[in-house]
Amino acid sequence: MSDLKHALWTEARAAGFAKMGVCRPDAIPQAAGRLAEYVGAGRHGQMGWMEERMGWRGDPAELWPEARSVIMLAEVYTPDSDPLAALERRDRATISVYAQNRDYHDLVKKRLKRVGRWLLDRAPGHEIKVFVDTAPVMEKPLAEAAGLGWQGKHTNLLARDLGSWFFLGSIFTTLDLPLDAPEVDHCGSCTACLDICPTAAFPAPFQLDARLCISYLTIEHKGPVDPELRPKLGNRIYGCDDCLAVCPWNKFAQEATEMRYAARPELVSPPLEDLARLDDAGFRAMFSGSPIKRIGRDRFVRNVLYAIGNSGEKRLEPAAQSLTDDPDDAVADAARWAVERLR
Ligand code: B12
Ligand code: SF4
Ligand code: SF4
Repeated sequence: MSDLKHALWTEARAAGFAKMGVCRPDAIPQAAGRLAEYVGAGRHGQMGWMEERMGWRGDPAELWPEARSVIMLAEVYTPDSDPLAALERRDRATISVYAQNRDYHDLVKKRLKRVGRWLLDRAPGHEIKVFVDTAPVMEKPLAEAAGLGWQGKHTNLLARDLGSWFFLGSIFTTLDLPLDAPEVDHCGSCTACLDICPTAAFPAPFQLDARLCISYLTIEHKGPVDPELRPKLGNRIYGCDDCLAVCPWNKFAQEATEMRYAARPELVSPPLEDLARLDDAGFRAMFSGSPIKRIGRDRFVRNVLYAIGNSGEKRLEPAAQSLTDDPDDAVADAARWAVERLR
């Protein structure tokens, strides 16, 4: 490892990252074809932005032709209790681990910028660009190429020394940094993530049909959810952690050092009845600074109503009944569905 890269890793670790690796922007020649197949089969559902700038997304070398290295970084958010336990409390909501406190986009980006500025101070004349999640960059295959981990059968990146509870971020730079060796698959014969998926969203190992994934249905999907899928949402009202939570590699997960990912107590199994009452202002106040804010009150309450319909708790019927005339069509439809299920 060069002295600069070694010092960069020391700086990244001091900033809070758990792992770093470097690859070339052209290190993922397989990605463009796989992305095209995924989008061609319609597996992205309503995420129309995936069809835009496919050239950049599939080939990072096209996104920024002057870039010479991609620095991939992992940020840990390991929960301190078993996220699957919350699924049993049917009169309460389950919110995905990553969304129980501050929005990782903001926190990871700040750290990436700090590390990037440090690098520029030591390499005058060079440039950087930082990305986390929302840019047309395929972070998982890049992270695999940079040796951070491998894409498991659930399609997320996991690592032997981190498990699966970590976010990814990247720093593209014009600097030529020494490369890391790509990681290889260590899933072996395990199929735990495929077997637990409540909606059978994996058409094959390593492939996800987002249209069936509860994370997509509760976060990205606009309008009413297919009535056949609603019972499978259970009490999950934002995201889903099942396929990550069962992964045996999580016994090597590292503790999260960023306290702003630690669950806010009021977001651990909140009563469905309280959440159904949220109006726009109440929703925005409750989720300021949280990734949940992005989906807005209507989609959030729609999800809460599906969970009420799945709760089997007759006493929640009035909460659903009070929303059957909601101005938002998907909320009103979900409320009617919930009332019917509880009767
Ligand atoms: C779109 C998206 C989603 C969509 C679609 C997910 C998906 N798998 O495509 C939805 C909304 C469902 C989603 C859900 C989640 N997401 Co998301 N998501 C993204 C996003 C923005 C793009 C991913 C993408 O490019 N998908 C397109 C398809 C083509 O990618 P793919 O499924 O990975 O497909 C690959 C495989 O199918 C593979 N493949 C196909 N055949 C074969 C065969 C073999 C042998 C192999 C090895 C591979 C392989 O090739 C494809 C291309 O490499 C990334 C951020 C980013 N910019 O990269 C975050 C990201 C992947 N999400 C993240 C997280 C945390 C989640 C959730 C855990 C959140 C939650 N708790 O609800 C869930 C996990 C669900 C799951 N099992 O994937 C993290 C994952 C971190 C990590 N450690 O990997 C990311 C990287 C965001 C971040 N910056 O940290 N997500
Ligand atoms: S996040 Fe949940 S619904 Fe989506 S693939 Fe994983 S287990 Fe299935
Ligand atoms: S649960 Fe098993 S198959 Fe799925 S990612 Fe983890 S090791 Fe791989």
